[in-house]
Amino acid sequence: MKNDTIAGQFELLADLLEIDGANPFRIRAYRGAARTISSASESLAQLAGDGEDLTQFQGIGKDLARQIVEYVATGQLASLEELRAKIPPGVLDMLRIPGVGPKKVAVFFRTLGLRTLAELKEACEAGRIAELKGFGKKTEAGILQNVDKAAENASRISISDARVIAESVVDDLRQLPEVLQCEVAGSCRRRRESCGDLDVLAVCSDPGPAMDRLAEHPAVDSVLLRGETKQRVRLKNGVEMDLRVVPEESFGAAMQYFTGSKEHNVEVRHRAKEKGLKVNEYGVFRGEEMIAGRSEEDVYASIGLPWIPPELRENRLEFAWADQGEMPELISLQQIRGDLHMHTTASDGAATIEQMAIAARDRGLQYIAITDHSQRVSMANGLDEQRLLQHWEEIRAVNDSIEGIEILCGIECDILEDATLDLADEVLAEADWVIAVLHYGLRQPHDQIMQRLLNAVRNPHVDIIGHCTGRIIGRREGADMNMMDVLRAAADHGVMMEINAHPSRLDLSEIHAAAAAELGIPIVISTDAHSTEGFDVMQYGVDQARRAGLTAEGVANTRDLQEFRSLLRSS
Ligand code: DGT
Ligand code: CA
Ligand code: CA
Repeated sequence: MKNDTIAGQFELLADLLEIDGANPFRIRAYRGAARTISSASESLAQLAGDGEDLTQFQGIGKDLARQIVEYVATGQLASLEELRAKIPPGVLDMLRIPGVGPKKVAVFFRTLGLRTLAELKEACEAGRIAELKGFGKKTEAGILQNVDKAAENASRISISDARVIAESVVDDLRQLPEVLQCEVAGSCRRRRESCGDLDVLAVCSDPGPAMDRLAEHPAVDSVLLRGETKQRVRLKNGVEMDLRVVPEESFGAAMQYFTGSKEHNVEVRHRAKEKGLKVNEYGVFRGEEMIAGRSEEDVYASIGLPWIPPELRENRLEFAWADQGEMPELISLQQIRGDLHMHTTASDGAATIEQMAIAARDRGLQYIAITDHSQRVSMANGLDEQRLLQHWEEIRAVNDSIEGIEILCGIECDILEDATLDLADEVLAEADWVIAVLHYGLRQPHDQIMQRLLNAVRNPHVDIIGHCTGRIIGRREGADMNMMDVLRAAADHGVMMEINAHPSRLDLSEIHAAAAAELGIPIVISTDAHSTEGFDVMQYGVDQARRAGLTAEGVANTRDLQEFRSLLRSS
């Protein structure tokens, strides 16, 4: 269990307490604890498991320490469950509206009795929000403008949350002797950036125990439906999960069908029909005769197709590649040799240069770039010229003292609102690796955003554009830009493009990453780690690259350092 997961629970607890109108000191204590936990460099779960005294951490008293141990041991917090029972999940969804925090939600829920986004929308339309003390017409209009988007986002969870839960359920069910096979299907298996619901398939000698076990899983809130072969549950995070029990001889066909996407399956059925075959979730049939179904490979083979990796099943290019015998050999996590975006205690990271380097080496990486923030990001203690030069000195010293990994002197340099860069060219010229990014002014008009990105691309010292659109999945739209124009300029100037692997960013999207690769732009998949745990997200970036159809060849940080360096623009 990760520190961020534990911290997230305490943040949630603080939000719920605030909505409930609890004592402000208590709320502040939980928020402080969440911050301490997420910036700790050691694993709290491990320390708790080893029986270490957690009150050694700043802001963690006896009671909080006990709750951390409780959560690590059981996956639940009694205090959180109590509040959840009082405050409906729809109330928490209101927090997704920009400019609406727990204080406002408390008024909506406790004063007006609103329980869902739909009820909040109705109240706005009736003018009831503008009438509230401390609110006005402007707030009401802002809510109305964003409430539909919030509802759409609320109904989906991130791929990281989806995977953690789905994989934990699958691991759990596989323990049962009655469960012969169990796998995740649906959008989660395709590694889409968000999932609307979770789909799990199993082959069982007796479905009963599997259904009982799922009902008791700590992530499950309630059972919505239980039949002979299908169970539907609501998870605590609000989304639903289907467990389907299928016959062994149909498992491959069911995996193929329920992995989707719908669009992919439409083409599969169409091709089957042309061969006089019928495909459904039970198998492939010629008349009454079942000719395939046990494995996915058989299902695809029976209609003349190679097995298609789930990440590609969106009816984009996968059928054309299959027809031409050119199914790409998708990049895998093991092929990544370097990580080129990360933070240390010099800006807003939790670990030192040395700790990051050792953790990276332990994970088998051959090189990293330390890329702390530039001065504009004062909230994150961004570096000015003087501190940066000193920081690079330290990086070089650490690099000399550690064997088995190369550390590049990098910087994550802000592209300012006026389209200039946050550090002078003379300083950037000294860097091994410059990531240029937008952090502020993301809501500027299209032309200004484009000018900022194009200026950055034209700067001879910029090596790569990081998290290009600035989107936060499910929370914040990216900036208003024409991605193809940015990519064409990047290609012209030899600038690389980042896939930021953090599951809340995954920026570039798979569509944009595919377009970049098509233009010959080297893609770099980076974690943007803010702690040693932060390296764990590399998998999500690799999955995004796989969805873009990328091979190791298309991803620059699969190269060894020497080859990687040869891809850098000479400046
Ligand atoms: P999601 O849950 O919105 O993130 O996306 P999926 O792809 O997991 O969609 P879901 O859960 O509705 O269904 C899982 C898969 O099952 C879907 O990708 C394809 C298949 N499927 C479900 N319903 C239908 C249907 O009505 N027609 C067809 N052709 N396939 C379906
Ligand atoms: Ca689904
Ligand atoms: Ca960053």
